[in-house]
Amino acid sequence: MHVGKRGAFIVFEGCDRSGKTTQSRHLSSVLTSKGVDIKQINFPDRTTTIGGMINAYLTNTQDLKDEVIHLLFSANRWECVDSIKKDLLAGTTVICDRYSYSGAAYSAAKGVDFDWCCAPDRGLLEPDAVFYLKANLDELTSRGSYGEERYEKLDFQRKVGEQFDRLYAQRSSYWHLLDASKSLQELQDQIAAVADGVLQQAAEQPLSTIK
Ligand code: Z5A
Ligand code: MG
Repeated sequence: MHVGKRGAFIVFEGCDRSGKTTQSRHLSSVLTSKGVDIKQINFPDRTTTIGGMINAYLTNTQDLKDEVIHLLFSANRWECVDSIKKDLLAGTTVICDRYSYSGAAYSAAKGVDFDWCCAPDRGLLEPDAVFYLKANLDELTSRGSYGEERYEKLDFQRKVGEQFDRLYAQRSSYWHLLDASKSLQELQDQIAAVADGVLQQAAEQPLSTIK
């Protein structure tokens, strides 16, 4: 990448098992093989102290009020904001597996007020592109039964999907809706085709923050 041009901030979002981890890793390796400087990250980042508290909650070893865990998820993003910014400004493209929108979708699905859920993430970096992997839930459960973590229940995932749709409707200019039931190869091709344009556009634009 040309010196002085910033990297792109690319996020993958969607319900459980929609293929975020698979596709974000694949895009990272495709772009790396093209010579793009890439950093792959994911949220929650369970390696920090706050991430440890989140992990205890998700694995059902600790109960927390809905508002408390929501703020911890947001704090877990805030503790990474400086390092993401530094990488982007140094020309590294950051590919992120779940971000702010998972925060709003999962908490609002529990009945926490949607605007309240969005508020703590205002001021975080806004992605240049979000790949939203959406499929009907029967399709996703056929990829193996949900595991033991707190949110891995069908009814709850349905509500999460509705909240992701709501977020997408408000942000369709930079969200790319993908049919997660397509084959790995079809999705990889579709994502790679969009990503090239995202990298070029981001290089010409200043970073922006979530309003
Ligand atoms: N959470 C929250 O509440 N608030 C927040 O702010 C944040 C998160 C950031 C942990 O997340 C939980 O935290 C999560 C949301 C909540 N809730 N739950 N449960 P996580 O990211 O650690 O969850 P995960 O278990 O790593 O990822 P995932 O969402 O369950 O799956 P995925 O990454 O979307 O899917 P995958 O691992 O890529 O693929 C799943 C399987 O399907 C795998 O066997 C693949 O080989 C297969 N697959 C993938 N794509 C395809 C296609 N196209 N065809 C066929 N098979 C496929
Ligand atoms: Mg994953």
